Amino acid sequence: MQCHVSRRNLLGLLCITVGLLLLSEAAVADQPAIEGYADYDAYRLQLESIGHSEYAKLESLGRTRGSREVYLLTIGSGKMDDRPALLIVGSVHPPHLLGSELAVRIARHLVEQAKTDQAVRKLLERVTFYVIPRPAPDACEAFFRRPYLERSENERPIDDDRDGATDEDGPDDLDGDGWITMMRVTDPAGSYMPHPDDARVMVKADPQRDQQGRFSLYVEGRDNDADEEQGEDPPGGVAFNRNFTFRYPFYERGAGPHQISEVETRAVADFAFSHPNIAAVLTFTPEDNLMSPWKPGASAEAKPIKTAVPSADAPYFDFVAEQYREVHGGKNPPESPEARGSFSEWAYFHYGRWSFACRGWWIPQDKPEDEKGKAQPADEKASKGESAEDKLSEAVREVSPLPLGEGQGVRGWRNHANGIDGSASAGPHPNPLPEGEGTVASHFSDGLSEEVSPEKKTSDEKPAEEKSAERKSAEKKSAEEKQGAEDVNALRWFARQKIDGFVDWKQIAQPDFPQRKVEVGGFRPFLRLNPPADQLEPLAEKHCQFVRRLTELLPRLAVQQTKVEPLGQHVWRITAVVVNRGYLPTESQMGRTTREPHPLQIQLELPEGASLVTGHPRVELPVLAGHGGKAEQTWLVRVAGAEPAVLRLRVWSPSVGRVTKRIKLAASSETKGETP
Ligand SMILES: [Ca+2]
Ligand SMILES: [Ca+2]
Ligand SMILES: [Ca+2]
Ligand SMILES: [Ca+2]
Repeated sequence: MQCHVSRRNLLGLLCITVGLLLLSEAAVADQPAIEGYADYDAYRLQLESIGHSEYAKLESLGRTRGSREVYLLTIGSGKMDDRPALLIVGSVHPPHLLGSELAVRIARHLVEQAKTDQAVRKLLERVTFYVIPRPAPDACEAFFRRPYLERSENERPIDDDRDGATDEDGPDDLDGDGWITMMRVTDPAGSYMPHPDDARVMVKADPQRDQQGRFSLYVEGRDNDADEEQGEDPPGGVAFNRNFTFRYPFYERGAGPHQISEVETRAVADFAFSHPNIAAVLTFTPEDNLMSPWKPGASAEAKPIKTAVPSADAPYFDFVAEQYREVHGGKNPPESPEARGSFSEWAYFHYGRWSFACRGWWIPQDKPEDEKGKAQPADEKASKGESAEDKLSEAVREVSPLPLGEGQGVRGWRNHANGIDGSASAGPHPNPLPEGEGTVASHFSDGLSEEVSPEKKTSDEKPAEEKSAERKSAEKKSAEEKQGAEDVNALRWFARQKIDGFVDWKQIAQPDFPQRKVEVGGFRPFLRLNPPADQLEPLAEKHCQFVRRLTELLPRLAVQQTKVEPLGQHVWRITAVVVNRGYLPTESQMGRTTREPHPLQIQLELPEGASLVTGHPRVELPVLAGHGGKAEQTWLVRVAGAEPAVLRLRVWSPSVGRVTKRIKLAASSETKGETP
């Protein structure tokens, strides 16, 4: 009997234990990689709540393979599609969830401020905001699912290694901690070694400096299909930020079968092309041009197809970047990763709009204790004088597009958090490491890309090919050093912030490498790309401020002067002077090259009984420079009747705006000043 009871007790205990385990499993499974970020369901509710505002409209541009919507918020008032617009796109690189958080918050700030702030209401009457916070929502969900893994690709099944099986070998959480990190395997022929300043960080050994590699690095996982490759065919897919047409990374992993092949990319591109009123694009993404503006390339000027910023546009990028840096206040940003096939480059080089891109946040410089001045933060120190490190990074930027996004002929699943491809076995094609984050190892162009990155500077006097090889190796070396330094800095910062951002190396049994020591460890995914949630709101406020500043820089049309002169015999000469009072020109040089933005037009609408003596009522105007660029247009009009006629003058371009003015034909009527 007693035995029976105790058995029942045991059963009950078991049930409770299992129940508790399940509960804790469920609780764990629902946690995001960083507390305080919104998963898809929370994000949808946030957008719906913003969409209820009288200043906002919520719609979906398409539904992904994972049955999630590509949401668009339109913020403004009146006829929103008739106003010049700023397109704000977040999280084009899905592991960078910060982008979505910032875009949603900017939208919310605008509609909330509009309720109380007259200036914002006025702004919304002048400019429309299109906000697509999360264009690739499927991949973003990896942030909220264990095991955590930075994933850029959508859910299109792709047989990456062409072995007839699809998605059969992805990474595995071997130590069961819920995070996909790295594996380091002792290997006399390995190319990695511990960083001299912090042995947890793995860096490439440089044989020229008598350094010898002792480890090979892999993404945490098993060779699940026993083909002697580690993690060579993970789930998915196509990466949103590698599927666009400019510098499309043909045949590379994540690029997709062809440009704009995905529902998400197609939806966003179609939206852009069907909204000629978009004047500028702001993208939240690791590839940045607001901290380090794109520089003109000599090759760009002569070639019909531009691969670098035309020099006429470069000063505008510089100036806008200055505004951003002033508002943001951050120092020592990480290098911008390679951006082939990216949305932000497409927006400028193919869509022909001003395109600005920023990462929004990065791990600040954190000097070691012994180097630290008392109560002087590293950032402040760096801003006061140029440190050697600054100079180095400046020098690197001068000559280098720093194509961090390239694989090095290694194959396997990528670990973005650690920036390392899955296996060390050499393959014929380099793996793309799209938008790879700060890295343990770094990934560089293998020279397959002949195109010039927009970051490339002209200052090089020798032809590019001549210096290319030596420069590339120098770049590679200094960038690798910088990577190691960034990793060491990240560890210092994590420690100071008490963020558990690194899994210490720990030996495990891994049957794929018999007789070798295998350890699991490395940076946790997401934590170097996305700040703790308490920083989201302050960052959003800064970016909202920048967005408002950016809209102040857009071109502003006005009819400065109209002149009416009677020439006799019912003929009048009408002269109009149109001026751009904004900072930016009415079209960028790149816009003129692509011919995507509509040109500025002027039209004289004649009343009944009036006719033009010569010319056409509607004429294309030249591009008006910023800060007072002018154009003059003259017509000769014959008016039959005796009554004084009233004509209407219209000047417009969808992305610049429109003004109209009434002109009355009465002797010597000359007016100065513009129409509101
Ligand atoms: Ca396969
Ligand atoms: Ca696959
Ligand atoms: Ca793990
Ligand atoms: Ca395999």
